Amino acid sequence: MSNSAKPAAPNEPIVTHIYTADPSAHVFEGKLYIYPSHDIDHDGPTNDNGDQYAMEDYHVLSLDDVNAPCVDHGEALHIRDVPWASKQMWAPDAAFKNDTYYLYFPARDKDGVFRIGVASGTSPAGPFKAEENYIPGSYSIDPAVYVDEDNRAYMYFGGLWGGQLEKWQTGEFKPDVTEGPDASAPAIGPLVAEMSDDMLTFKSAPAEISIVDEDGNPIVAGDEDRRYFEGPWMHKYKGLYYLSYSTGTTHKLVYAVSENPQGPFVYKGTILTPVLGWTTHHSIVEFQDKWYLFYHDASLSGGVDHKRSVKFTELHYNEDGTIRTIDPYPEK
Ligand code: FUB
Repeated sequence: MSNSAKPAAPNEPIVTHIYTADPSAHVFEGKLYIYPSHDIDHDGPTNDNGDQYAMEDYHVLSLDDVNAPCVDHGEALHIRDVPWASKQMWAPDAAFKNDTYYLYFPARDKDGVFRIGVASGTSPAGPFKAEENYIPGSYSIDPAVYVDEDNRAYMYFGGLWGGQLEKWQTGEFKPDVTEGPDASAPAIGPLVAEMSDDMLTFKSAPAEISIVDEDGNPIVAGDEDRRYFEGPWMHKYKGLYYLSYSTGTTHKLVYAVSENPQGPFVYKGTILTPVLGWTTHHSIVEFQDKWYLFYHDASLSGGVDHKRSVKFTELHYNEDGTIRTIDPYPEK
């Protein structure tokens, strides 16, 4: 367990001794726990398939409060201890139910197909023990698990390009498919599956989420400012479900709102304008009566895309429930 010497501060890396990305923040046991990817060096190719994101393990971070030094609780799960996985432990999330903490994570299986696995433990800081197999029926990347007020839990997931969603358009994995729908056709949406009560399997087959504009028309594939790319997150504010995500090629974090956790969701606007680095990925959490956006950028590494750092900033709602757009680099 190591402590960052410096207190955490808005818009600054919360740790600097390792590279971290894709933060999923939760309040567990009165503290903020952050479940990030652990970015590392790699000597392979850099490409649109994301081969440069060669992560092998997860560290859990925590903050007693947003002005406290960030604690690194050390390695919580390593790929060597995941029987079904071969490489690339990408963006994880965690959930608490049944007096158990669950870590959800994507990785490629032995055939190179991205799947989503689960590991469990008794502490939010880990360690976590992985299940023998990935979650049956899971595919693609970026799980975000939301436990609703009625105790039903849902996993949101999926990513284009390296996340392989295009290859699943027929419902089966087609390794050679790289193209999505025509620009004027509805975009590929993220997926949602309700979790079974033991949180280890899906209760129902994953269903594609529909994201529509204010007139009810589906957001189309060519609308790269608004269509889903990767990195879903779910939170609830004043009784409404907020689905937020990255637009990938246009590098924004945006959101859509619904009265139902499974949608359809109505597109609303931008949460975060582009950060330094290609990817943008986030979570939204309420802590000590304020709302926070956790995100990452590549400023600490001087812009190296696969060496990112987790940051946070306060998030504000307008009276009508819309989210105020955040500039990741505000003037000081
Ligand atoms: O960190 C690897 C991948 O990059 C994540 O799974 C995506 O969301 C993007 O941040």
